[in-house]
Amino acid sequence: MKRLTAKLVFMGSQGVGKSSIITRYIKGDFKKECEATIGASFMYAKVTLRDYQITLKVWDTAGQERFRSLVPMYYRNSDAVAIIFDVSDRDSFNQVKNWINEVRKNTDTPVVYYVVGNKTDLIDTRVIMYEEAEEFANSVNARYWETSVYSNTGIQDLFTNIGRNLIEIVESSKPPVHLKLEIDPEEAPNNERINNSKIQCCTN
Ligand SMILES: Nc1nc2c(ncn2[C@@H]2O[C@H](COP(=O)(O)OP(=O)(O)O)[C@@H](O)[C@H]2O)c(=O)[nH]1
Ligand SMILES: [Mg+2]
Repeated sequence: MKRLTAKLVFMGSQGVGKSSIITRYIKGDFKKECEATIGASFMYAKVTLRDYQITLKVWDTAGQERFRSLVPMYYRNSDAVAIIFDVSDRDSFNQVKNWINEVRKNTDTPVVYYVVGNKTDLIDTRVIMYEEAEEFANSVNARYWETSVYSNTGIQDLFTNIGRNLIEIVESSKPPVHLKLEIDPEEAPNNERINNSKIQCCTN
């Protein structure tokens, strides 16, 4: 078994479902009353693929403006970023470009960019359709993915797909020199969170 550890950062406007997606993947549960994430926290997500055990250190950033100045601390040295928007909220979609520009301006380590349209269960109020989002993602060299935490679609596949991409990159004949992927012999510690004050989102 090869072990691969990578840093994955979730970004996007407040309320688009970042914490819910991460919690759904890691804990398999989901509660509708989520507290706003304060600052940022991280959890470990495991993906087993081929002969790889991938440990994604997943950073969940807060979307609030007042924490925006802190976000670079989280995406620096990231291997992959997932920028989430709500398919029923055009403003959150417009923000995606700002997040991508900001990351590209401040660091060149992430090599895998995902744009994720969440809340696809909101069929009646959906305003961003697949084609528009995919076209936009292509235009900024990102992959497009759709998820719904409520109907539990696309979430397992999102993490598996990110893992598959990271394997491809680490196995490529010329992995980018700045890529911080390592074959890691140690087991990741149990899930942990920092900045513990008010971030028990979806856990109790
Ligand atoms: N309809 C719908 N609501 C969702 C979905 N994912 C999250 N939510 C709701 O959106 C709100 C914000 O979710 P949260 O995970 O806190 O967003 P964050 O601020 O991006 O971390 C919560 O009320 C969630 O219940 C989804 O797939 N569909
Ligand atoms: Mg949150």
